Order: sequence, then C-alpha cells, then structure tokens
Amino acid sequence: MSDEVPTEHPRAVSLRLRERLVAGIDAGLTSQHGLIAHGRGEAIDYLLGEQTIESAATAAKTGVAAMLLADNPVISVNGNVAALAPEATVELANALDAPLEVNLFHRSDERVDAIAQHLRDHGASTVFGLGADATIPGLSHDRGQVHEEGIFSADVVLVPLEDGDRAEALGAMDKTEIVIDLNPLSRSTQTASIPICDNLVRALPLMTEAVTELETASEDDLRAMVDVFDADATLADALEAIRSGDFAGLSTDLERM
Ligand code: PTJ
Repeated sequence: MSDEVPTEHPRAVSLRLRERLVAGIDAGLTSQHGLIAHGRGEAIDYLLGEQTIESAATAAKTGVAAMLLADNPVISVNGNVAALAPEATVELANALDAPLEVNLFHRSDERVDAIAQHLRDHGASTVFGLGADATIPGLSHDRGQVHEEGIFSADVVLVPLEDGDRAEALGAMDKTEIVIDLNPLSRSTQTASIPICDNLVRALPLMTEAVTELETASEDDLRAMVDVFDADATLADALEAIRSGDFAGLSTDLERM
C-alpha cells in the first residue's frame, strides 16, 4: 500500500485502494476506464457500510463449494482485479488448484501480458494470457477471446468484476458463473448463478478461508450447499441492506483489504 495516504485519515482504506488502481495504470495493468468502474463500485460499497453482509458471505462460501465440485474451475482476471488484489487472487487460485485467465474488455497484447506476468510474480502457477484460441459464441467484443483449455472449456468460472454481456454469454454456454460485483442491480450479478455482492478485496480472502473450511466436506454436502442457494434472495438482501442501511455485517476489519 502507498505511504502517501496518512494512516489516520478516516477514508484511508478507500484511498489506498484508489492508489492501487492508479499504480495499476502506471504499471500498464489497468485501463483508464477501470477508474470509472471502480468509482461505481466504491459508491455502492459506501452504501453497504464497506463491510461484507451475511448474504454475501454465504454466497462466497457457496461459490467455493461450486468450485470444489467443478471439473475445470477457472478464475478470470481483468485490469482492476490485477491491480486491487493480486495476492488474494493468486492465493485463491492456488488453494483451489485452479488456473487464472486474463480476460479483458479493453484488450491489448501488452496489457494481457503485463497482467499475466504480474500474477506470476505473485506466485501464480497456471495463467492463461496471450494466445487465446477460442471464442465465446455471441460475444463480438474482445472479451469473447478465450483459451480453449481455460474459460472456454471451464464448467465453473469465477469472475471478480464483470461486464454484463459476457455474464450473459457465459450463462448461455451453460457454465456456472460466480460473479463478485458490489452492484446487485448490474446485469452481471442479475445473470450470475452465484452473485457475491461484496468488494472483491474482501470477498476473495473470504473465499480462500472457505476453501480451508470446505475442502474436506463430502461431495453430497457441497452439492447440498449449491442446490439450496437462492440467487434472487441474495440480490434482494443486498438491495435491502443498501435501502435500509441496516447491515448485518460480518467484518468491519477494513485492514483485511
Ligand atoms: O481491465 P478491462 O479492460 O477488462 O476493463 C475492466 C472494466 C472494469 C473497465 C470493465 O469490466 C467495465 O467497464 O466494467 P463496468 O461495466 O463498469 O462494471 C464494473 C462493475 O464492477 C460495476 O457494477 C461496479 O459496481 C463493480 N465494481 C467496481 N469495483 C468493484 C466492483 N465490484 C466488486 N469489487 C470492486 N472493487
């Protein structure tokens, strides 16, 4: 984290996250549009009390159950994720033994390669970067470029921060899609099989903790968790938390970011 944000500043954590994105742009990881996307998320996080609400924690745990059940789980990474939470992303991938795939909206070879290298520098073992060799049907923009061995053949895809078009296209390919997006009204969360309405910097470490908790669970128990999950109720709960300002938050430990 940057030394430039005074620790006593009441918005220190939020400011440090902004610093990470600005550094991400300087390092060629993040697109300038990523700042705008972050601002949207920041506003919603503010309304959620900048904490993980219970329903999001349940969704995060259910997402892990789905990934543990998967044959080919893949974690998709864009420029915001790479800048905000490279350690947490790699830790989750390693805990699940799942590959990472760089998938960008504003795609350039330079940025794909920089992000892949950044993830490897943080200890990632399998990263699909350059050399996309398959296309998501029905998706004309660059996010449709994927790896045959990665997102294309995955049965479960975790997408921390998404655009709605791709969420719909992956859904149409019958994949289980787990989306982390603060906005319960976005097309991404509305389309996801398992929407996690939380800041990705909090949700990813929670998911890694859940791997430790669930990795010895039986397949039947994991399947029961996934079967009982109610995406609509999860989204409604997040909306209600925003509307009422009444958070049953799990963690106010903002330093976990
Ligand atoms: O790196 P690229 O080229 O793939 O570009 C990525 C961006 C983010 C620019 C692109 O995917 C985009 O434009 O996204 P959108 O359509 O603006 O959507 C961003 C969504 O992410 C919004 O619904 C925000 O609420 C949400 N969001 C932003 N920051 C966070 C977040 N959700 C969880 N955690 C965050 N930190």
